[in-house]
Amino acid sequence: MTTLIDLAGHLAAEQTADEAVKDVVAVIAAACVQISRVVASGAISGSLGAAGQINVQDEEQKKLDIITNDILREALKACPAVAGLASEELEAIETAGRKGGFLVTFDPLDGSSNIDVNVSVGTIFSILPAPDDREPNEQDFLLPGRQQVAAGYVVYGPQTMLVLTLSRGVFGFTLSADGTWLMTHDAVAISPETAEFAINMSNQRHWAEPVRRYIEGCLQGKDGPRGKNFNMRWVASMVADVHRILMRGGIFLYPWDAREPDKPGKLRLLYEANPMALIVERAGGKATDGQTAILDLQPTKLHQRVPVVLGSANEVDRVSAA
Ligand code: P6P
Repeated sequence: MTTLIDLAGHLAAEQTADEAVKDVVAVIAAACVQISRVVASGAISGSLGAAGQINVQDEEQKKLDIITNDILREALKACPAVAGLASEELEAIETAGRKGGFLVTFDPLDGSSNIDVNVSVGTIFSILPAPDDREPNEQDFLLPGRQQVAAGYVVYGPQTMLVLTLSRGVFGFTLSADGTWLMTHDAVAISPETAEFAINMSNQRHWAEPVRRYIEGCLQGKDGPRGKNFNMRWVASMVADVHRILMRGGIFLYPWDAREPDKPGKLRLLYEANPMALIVERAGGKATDGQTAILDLQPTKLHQRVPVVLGSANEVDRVSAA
């Protein structure tokens, strides 16, 4: 087996990324090693179950949501290159008393409803430029996703893997027993075609007509308009579903639905859709809100939600045309 490059080696070799961005990535990666250990300890450390409080998303917080959020918060605030942060678990931004450097948005434990049943969960992060002449305010976080300088996620599954994009390409690192991230995937690419879709089918009666038409076409299989049979997967953990799509193709949909007609969808733009969209596009896939590229959307609120369709490029186009 060839000697695997570690994350530090990959970052050192990255010629086009700002050295300070690499520092932020290294801090996040180290924090996620700590998170992987507390997630893996589960019931042993008494970290499973509800925390008994509701977060800004009006969702019941798990103990691990809070534990993992604190791990990332402390690590980022101690990093000289970080001027501010925003988290799914925090109502407001937090600043570090610095100017310049970078802003980090993150979902510390995506899919945490799976944690108590031992199904893969993940951490998602996005790194944006901070204003160089003053401390950041909330408005400074509201940048279109195309302005991200880096994005990544860590999936805590059978392997713990970090998937990362800085200035080009998508790279995968597997966490080794000694806590080192070793590059195991050096050219992650999403096939343009697929026969596998991911959507929560229990919401079918609530979808808008184009999504219903598109999924119906897939369900009709080889005798229907698509002329081929489709498989379905739904982990209910975006990181796990997106990772599968990066590894073997597929399309993921969390569309608008009539259950909350005033909300555009469930997933959050700044720290779920934007980082995943950058990774998917860099891997040759597409990510839209059903019509417009996610990365071109102008955010208006910190915890703004957005419909998400992402994955194999030709399939994403078929949803837009449905
Ligand atoms: P549902 C997890 O709570 C999450 O935010 C995403 O990770 C996941 O794709 C989605 O919600 C699952 O939603 O409605 O199927 O439970």
